[in-house]
Amino acid sequence: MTNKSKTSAIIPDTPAKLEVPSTDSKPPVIDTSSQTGGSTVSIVPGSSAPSNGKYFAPEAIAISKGTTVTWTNDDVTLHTVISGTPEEGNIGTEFDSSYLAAGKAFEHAFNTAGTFDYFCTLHPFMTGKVKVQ
Ligand SMILES: [Cu+2]
Repeated sequence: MTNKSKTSAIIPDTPAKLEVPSTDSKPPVIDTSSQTGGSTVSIVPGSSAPSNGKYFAPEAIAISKGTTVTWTNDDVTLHTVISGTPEEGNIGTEFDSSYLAAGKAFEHAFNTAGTFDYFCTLHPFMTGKVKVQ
């Protein structure tokens, strides 16, 4: 005669420790308004026509020394970005993009303070200015 007594072990149900992230840590804020990494100028669509009224946007920019400016040709035709003015004899002394096809970009790092005029040799009415502080 066997009298089996069932003994069930009582195992306390211990819940796994939950790692609760501290609530005082804020999510990273991505500041897209900051231009410390560089600055961009758009060659606007239709800028090969004087009637467009708008060519380089923004036409004048102020940056700090060491900033790289990127010009992007958002138009459908060739343009150039060349330092100087057609009136002065200083054309291309600071930078010269050469022919910039549609969709292409040109970069130049400004390491000297001053005001740099520039224009497009194909459409001399297209003028812009970079002020380096
Ligand atoms: Cu042009």
